[in-house]
Amino acid sequence: MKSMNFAFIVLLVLTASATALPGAGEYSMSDIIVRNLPAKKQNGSAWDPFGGAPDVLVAIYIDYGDEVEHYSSTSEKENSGSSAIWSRTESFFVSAGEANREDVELLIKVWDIDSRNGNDFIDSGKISFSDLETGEVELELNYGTVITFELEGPFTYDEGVCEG
Ligand SMILES: [Ca+2]
Ligand SMILES: [Ca+2]
Repeated sequence: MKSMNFAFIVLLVLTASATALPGAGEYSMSDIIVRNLPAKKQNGSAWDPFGGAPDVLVAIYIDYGDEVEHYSSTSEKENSGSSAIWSRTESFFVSAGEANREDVELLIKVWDIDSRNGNDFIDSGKISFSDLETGEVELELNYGTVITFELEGPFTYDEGVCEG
């Protein structure tokens, strides 16, 4: 999909206002669902001891190219099977001028949370802001995990309202 967009880069620029994020502000991600989680680690062993299923958490970052910023994380879903669903809404912030930049990407990482010895990385993937639209987003990550969420925004706040 990315290479196709590259081939039609002229078209993409012409239609940027229709395909990229609408503008600066906070974006919400609701109804986050992961499906098709890998059954085992890349080395073939189970996610947790004694054949245990992963305790899944989705972390949301923005990759600016030279810097990665963590914005939000879902709660941990203990003993997830091949899928997990969250009702809580997560969010990230887009600054002015970034909404249609190809080099700024939404980065998703999926982890198996472990109480000791750190966490196990499950999957990750990213999509550039210029390819990201509001509405229902579906993204296939590098190892085949599929994440879907409802993207809404931008929400902006009056500076004068902020107290303190
Ligand atoms: Ca583990
Ligand atoms: Ca675990």
